[in-house]
Amino acid sequence: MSWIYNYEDNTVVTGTSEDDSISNDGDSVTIDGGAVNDYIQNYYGDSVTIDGGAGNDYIYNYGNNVLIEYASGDGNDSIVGFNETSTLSITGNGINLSDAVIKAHRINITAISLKEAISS
Ligand SMILES: [Ca+2]
Repeated sequence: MSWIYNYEDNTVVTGTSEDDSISNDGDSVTIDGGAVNDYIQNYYGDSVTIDGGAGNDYIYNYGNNVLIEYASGDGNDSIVGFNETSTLSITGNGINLSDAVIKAHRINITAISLKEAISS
């Protein structure tokens, strides 16, 4: 387990090839968890992009205007702290919404656009 702490604004935080615990307090930060199972905590960072990458990742968010990116093949990610300013982006070739499981507890999800990726 690698422990990574970021306090800087306007930077990129990249996880290692092993399990990471990434904590962020910076604004306008891009966090890429990378391979395997990561534990990503965004505390006071606003305008943060979080991509857990492959593996089963846990994402805890307390900031605003956060974009969480999920691609097909990324594994099973859990997101806590998705709020009314958060955006969830789901991408991937041949992604099938019947394979997607979104378990929600006290959040609202609005589908803004569903494009050609959906075939059924
Ligand atoms: Ca990961």
